[in-house]
Amino acid sequence: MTAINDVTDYALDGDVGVITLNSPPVNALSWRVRDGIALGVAHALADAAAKSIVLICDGRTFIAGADISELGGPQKGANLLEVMNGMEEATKPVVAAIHGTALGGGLEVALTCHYRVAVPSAKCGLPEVALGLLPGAGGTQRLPRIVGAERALELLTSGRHVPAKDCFAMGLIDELVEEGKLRDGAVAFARKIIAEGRPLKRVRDLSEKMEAARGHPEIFADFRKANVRKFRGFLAPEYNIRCVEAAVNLPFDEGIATERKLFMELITGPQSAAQRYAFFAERQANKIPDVPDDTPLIDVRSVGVIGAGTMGGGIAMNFVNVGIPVTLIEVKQEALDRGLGVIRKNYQRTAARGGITAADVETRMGLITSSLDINALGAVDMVIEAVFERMDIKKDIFGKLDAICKPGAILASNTSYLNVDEIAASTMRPEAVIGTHFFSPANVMKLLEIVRGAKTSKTVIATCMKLAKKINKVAALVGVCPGFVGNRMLSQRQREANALVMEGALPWDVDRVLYDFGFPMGPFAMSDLAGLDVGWSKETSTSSTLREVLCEMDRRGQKTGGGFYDYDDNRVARPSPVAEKIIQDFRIQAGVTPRAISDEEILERCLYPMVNEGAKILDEGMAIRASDVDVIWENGYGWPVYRGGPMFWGDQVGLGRILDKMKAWEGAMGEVYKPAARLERLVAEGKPLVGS
Ligand code: T1G
Repeated sequence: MTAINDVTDYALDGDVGVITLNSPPVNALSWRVRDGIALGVAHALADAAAKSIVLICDGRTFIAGADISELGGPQKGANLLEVMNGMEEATKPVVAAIHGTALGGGLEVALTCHYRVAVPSAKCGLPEVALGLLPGAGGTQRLPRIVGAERALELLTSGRHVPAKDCFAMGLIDELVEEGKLRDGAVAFARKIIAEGRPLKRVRDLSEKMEAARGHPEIFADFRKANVRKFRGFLAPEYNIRCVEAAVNLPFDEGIATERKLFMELITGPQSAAQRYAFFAERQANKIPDVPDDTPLIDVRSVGVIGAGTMGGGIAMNFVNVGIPVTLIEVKQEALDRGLGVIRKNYQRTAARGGITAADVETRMGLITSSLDINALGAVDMVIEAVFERMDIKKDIFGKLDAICKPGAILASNTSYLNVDEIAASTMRPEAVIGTHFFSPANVMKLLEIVRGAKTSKTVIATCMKLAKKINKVAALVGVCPGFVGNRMLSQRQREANALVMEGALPWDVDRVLYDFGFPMGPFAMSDLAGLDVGWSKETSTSSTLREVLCEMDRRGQKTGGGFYDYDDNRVARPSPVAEKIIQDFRIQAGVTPRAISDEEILERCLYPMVNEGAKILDEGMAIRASDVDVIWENGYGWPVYRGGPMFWGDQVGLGRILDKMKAWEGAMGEVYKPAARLERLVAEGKPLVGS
């Protein structure tokens, strides 16, 4: 064994030179790794005893991409493109041996090898688009040459990780080797290609699939058209598409030049900066300063869910999706039956789309036990309560759980704003009580706000943070305050949206501005979708708000064909003259003379108070760090990831500007706009929200 550098070794295995990279945690292409590959290949080429070369990685995965923390910064060490050219031009066959996830630059490195082998559990992908980028090391030119233009478009703009067996079917992988025996399999393959006299296959020389796509611009036009909504606002998907067009229409080296130009535009632009920030922010959110990584965890192997409504059913699905059995509790059989029926329908819809098989549907449904008796939860490791948002009901349930559940069971509430400490006080085990705030639809939305009670134990916190990842959620730890973090900031935007409509804007003006900013939909369209009558009751309604009047008129949103908007049979929305008339009446009653309100004011009034509230949340310690607030808003409320999140965006806008506006509004409209102390301090110190 020869040490090539501190992350690279070389060993001769018979007549095969094996280069091994070992750079935890994911063998990212840091400058040391790049140097190691270049030096290792040179060493293997100079070793007369080596007839072929294998590039393999120790640890959890093959190269998982460029080192994102280095991107955009000063480059040092060997140039990646030169390293890759060195392999592609090598006079001996180079075989990439893949396990784990060969992603981004990692797959690009493998594509400049002459052959690729993998274990069945491996996955390959080019996920740069999720970072606001495109594969900048030849991936956009080599991938289409293997898989064709259409499949390359889908893979590059989705960034999805492709299982090895599918990669093999596509020709991305040349051979699947025995699980757990990657090195032996790769060495045997490297020996076989010599014995068979196989050529030094350079992907760049493949042209058949490019010729097939040449003269078919409709491939690109159709793809763009089919993805207009999905790619709205993002630059990277379009730039990836242009690179594939270049691969089809230009010679390889000119295609590389196009890729390089477009990559540089993205890497130096604001969108990629925001998306790379979001990548690390999501991982940073798992780090709880006073909960060490080695905190003992509770092994959650069974879960109870109380409430089979929309939230309870969705919550249950998250667990059975990953094989954790659920006991679903309701008080009435018809509610239980209805809940189970909705879950089954959800799975059948997914199966109809090919997302899972019919057998999966039965397996998952089979993991759900239902009961009308809360005592059925005596043996579960965790209970998640998802009943009405009424403290008396929750206290009653937690009191019962305290008596029923085994010692050490986690008792969680899905409350979206109630006081978790008050709920915990209804038990004798407050250390076991925590909030797990799922977002509707709970089986779809990624965000999980984990609400830390004053007495919640570190073990329960650490367990829930790890469990979130297991059920494919993005978790952020928040403190006990009304609305926690996400909804507390949302209430600022809702208040402003309603105020703007009273002052002269119309609902569709506010929705348009926020939609154009990048939100999936504006607050009024969202209310129509969710139903204006959530939390409304006919008995107590007093016609005192626009929403109440609409509900009293049975205009409860999309489900009744009208709310703020009127909806046709296909639920296409049109501004409603009825809603507009009600708004005008309210303005008259309030003695308000409507004024023209600019799009800029709409945006500032809706978002600056959110930034200010985020600063207050940080001052109160209700979120650990500014980037956690951004993780919450990106994963729970559709904040456009290419704008980084409210805190990141607030720094981009300039905290001074936001502070000035808050002060002016406070003077003109009152206390509710009072600037956060943190905002004042950071402006005075010239510091940003993120990182301070
Ligand atoms: N660079 C730097 N650090 C990385 C990294 C990367 N590419 N990938 C992961 N990490 C860190 C991560 O921050 C965390 O650190 C730890 O590794 C475990 O990650 C030229 C320009 C590989 C599927 O986009 O998708 O190549 O928090 O918690 O859930 O064309 O990490 O422990 O300190 O996510 O098991 C393209 C990004 C880069 C892959 C593993 N590659 N990574 O998931 O662990 S751009 C990517 C992932 C590029 C080229 C272009 C995932 C994973 P810490 P983790 P995981």
